Amino acid sequence: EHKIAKRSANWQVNYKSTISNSEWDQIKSEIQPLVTQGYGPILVRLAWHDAGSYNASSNNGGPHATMRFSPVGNYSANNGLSVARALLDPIKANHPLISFADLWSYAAAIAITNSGGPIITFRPGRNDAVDSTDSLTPDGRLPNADLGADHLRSIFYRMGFNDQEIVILSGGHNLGNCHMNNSGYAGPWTSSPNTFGNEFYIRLNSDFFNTYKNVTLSSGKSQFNDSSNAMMLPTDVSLVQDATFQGFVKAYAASKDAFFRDFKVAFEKLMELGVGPGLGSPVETKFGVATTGQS
Ligand code: CCH
Repeated sequence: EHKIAKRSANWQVNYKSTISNSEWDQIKSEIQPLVTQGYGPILVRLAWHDAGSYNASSNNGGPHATMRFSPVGNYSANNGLSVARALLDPIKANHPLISFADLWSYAAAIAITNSGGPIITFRPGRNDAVDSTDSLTPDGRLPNADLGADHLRSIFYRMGFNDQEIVILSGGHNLGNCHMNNSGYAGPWTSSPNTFGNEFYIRLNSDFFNTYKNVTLSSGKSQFNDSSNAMMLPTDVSLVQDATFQGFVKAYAASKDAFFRDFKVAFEKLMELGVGPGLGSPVETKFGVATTGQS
């Protein structure tokens, strides 16, 4: 009956009206220390893996926090994300009215916005799966880093993205690191993994195969490293091996402004896969700026 109540036609309307502007600002202020302590990248990965379960043709999956339950939480693609969930759980406990899916998405938008990236617009209203069978999606919906361009296309086309959006969203790797224990890969993509910029594309675009060498790690995984051990995954490298992808890599290496403009749109689309229309009006994501307009 709880499940039916959550999924009623008025769910989003009721939900939106329950959290005041000042409570949204309080939630943001509780997320702020996580970002300043360097957890922004893993918060972005959490929200992306939640939303990236979406299948456009069957309109299932998407950001409904199914990772709180087995089996989704235990899919190998989600290794390490329990850390991010545990960081946000106390904030959820302080603000029971926000859905987990909104909290994860809001934290990601806040992380990008306040790490030098474009201002990401966040709109609330995602509902949560209520148990392990609700909104359950099969394993294998997220990309496998060992593979190449054909695989990226099949995964991202399924979510409803095109070739340009694949290259744009791959720019999420301007942030963060690979961790041997999570993925078998290791290292950061850029020289400043807590700052969002377009360095990922600049690196892919500058004489890549002379600058980076293929290395095999103790995990058995192969990645590409430069002399300072900045890394690229096989899937990242496919962005310069495929001529169509490469054209977009060049454009975003040449213009950070173009990348920021396009990343904002694509990331907002990712965060809203299968959940609009009916989302609330935007909630402020910038530190130190108050939310206005949300009712
Ligand atoms: Fe990613 N990503 N990602 N990624 N990702 C990893 C880490 C991050 C792939 C594989 C990996 C996106 C797309 C892809 C982030 C954001 C995005 C890791 C290392 C692997 C492997 C995990 C570990 O070891 O901890 C593959 C394949 C794709 C194919 O497209 C997209 C899209 C986004 C967001 C827009 C971020 C951020 C991280 C860093 C997490 C951290 O803990 O630092």
